Amino acid sequence: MRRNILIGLLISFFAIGCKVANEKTTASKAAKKPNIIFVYFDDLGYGDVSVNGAKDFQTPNLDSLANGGINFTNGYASSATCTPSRYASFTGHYPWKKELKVLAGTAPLIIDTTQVTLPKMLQEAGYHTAIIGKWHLGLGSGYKDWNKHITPGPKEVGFDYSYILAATQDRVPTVYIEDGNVVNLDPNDPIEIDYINNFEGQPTGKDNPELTTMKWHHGHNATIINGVPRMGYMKGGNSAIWSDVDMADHFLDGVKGYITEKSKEEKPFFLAYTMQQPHVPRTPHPRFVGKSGKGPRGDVIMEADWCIGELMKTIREAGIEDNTLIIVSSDNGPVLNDGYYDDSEELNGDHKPSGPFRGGKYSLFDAGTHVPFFTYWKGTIEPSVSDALVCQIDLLSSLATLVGSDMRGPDSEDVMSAFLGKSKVGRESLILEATSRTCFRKGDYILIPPYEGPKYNKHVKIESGNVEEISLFNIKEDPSQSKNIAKEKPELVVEMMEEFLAMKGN
Ligand code: NG6
Ligand code: CA
Repeated sequence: MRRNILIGLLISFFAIGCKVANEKTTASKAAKKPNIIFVYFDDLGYGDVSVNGAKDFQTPNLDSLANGGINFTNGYASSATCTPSRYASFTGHYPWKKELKVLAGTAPLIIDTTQVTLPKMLQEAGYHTAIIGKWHLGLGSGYKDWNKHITPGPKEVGFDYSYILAATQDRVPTVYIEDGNVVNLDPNDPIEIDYINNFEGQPTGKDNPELTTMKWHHGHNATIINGVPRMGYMKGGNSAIWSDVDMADHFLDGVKGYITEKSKEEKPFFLAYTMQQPHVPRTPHPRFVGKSGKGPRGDVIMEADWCIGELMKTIREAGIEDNTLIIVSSDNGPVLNDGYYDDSEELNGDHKPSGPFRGGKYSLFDAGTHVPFFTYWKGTIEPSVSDALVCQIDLLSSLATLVGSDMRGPDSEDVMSAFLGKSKVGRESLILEATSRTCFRKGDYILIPPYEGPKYNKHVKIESGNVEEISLFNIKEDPSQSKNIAKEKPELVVEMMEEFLAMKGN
């Protein structure tokens, strides 16, 4: 009898103990803000992911994020080129207001160090912030000595930690920069960079094609690094030069290390994992060569997809999957030949990198900016497909809502409910930009004003989006923008044009 009472007491004691412990775990979970990882591809098209219809090759890891989270069918980059797009993603400002263009490798930082940025907003909300991968937003101010600490840069715009390539894989300097310092630099072999004049005696892709292992098609005919002719001239810094084929593994190692370390800390983290794929030069690691049957472009997409699988493994091993929001997108639309002969055009077959949309990188037609866009958060986001209109420019104001910050970006809208799948409504309208031209999307309609200039970019073989007369498309019914319905809907044209001009300040 006594024994039974004792056992009863012990059971209730343990039950109470467990309850308290459970409440504690729940409370600390609730108190901890979610980690946020923004996976930002370079030139990945809407149709380059198998879940969106990629032909002949598979992207299982991207697919599982899209299928296990939200696959946005109306997700946009802000611009059809990199620098303006990234500027918008990290600042919440429309890039056309500053007439931003693709930067040279020597360009100074284009983000004002006093302005609100996405990473600064998150820092203020208690986050540790990092960027690993491509930067392309300029570094330093005016002339830069690459052999000294380079500032201002990611740190001054809000990234506590940075491990970056300065511009693009096809531009010098071809070195990694960690927290403002070139990695592995030998002070006895200083780096010199010039985008106008070559250094005496330095071979170039133009004059020394025999030294290249990848042939240039347009543009990339200056200094040769690892057999690949690049944009810009570079001399010295030999011990710091990256290995192109190891770049994906190298950034991935950094990402794994960062997540493993930060997941142990009390502070939540924000990581921008800005992948270099599938931008040119496409240099898959030998273990991915030939895997896609589509040449190096398909191979590096498969390589990047494998990296996503590794990223997810790391997150799972760190035990943070149910407290980590992952956002995946691409800085602009796709291009097959962006300046090198690498067989991507020849081997492309029926694959449609742009998906159902018209145009591609640089184009004012939709595929310039209409890109893959997924959000994933295990246990919080219910898997679905959403046609809400969302844009990378909205990250700032949306994530601010998520983390309880009142900071906002001037052109950034709060679409957090759409990102979480609580609503199927995103923005009402959006101004899109392509090489300094703009068009206007409102609801399912896109209005393109007339622009002079070539209709076709013959180097990259992509339509520019320059139209002779004002054009209106219903992107839902006509995703390939084949039918200009401006004449059928004159009132809508006037209404949209007025709104567009007012938003543009005209
Ligand atoms: C262009 C380059 C292209 C690519 C692009 C930037 C030429 C002719 N073309 O100027 O190869 O580097 O800039 O791409 O040089 S982006 O994705 O960073 O915007
Ligand atoms: Ca890009």
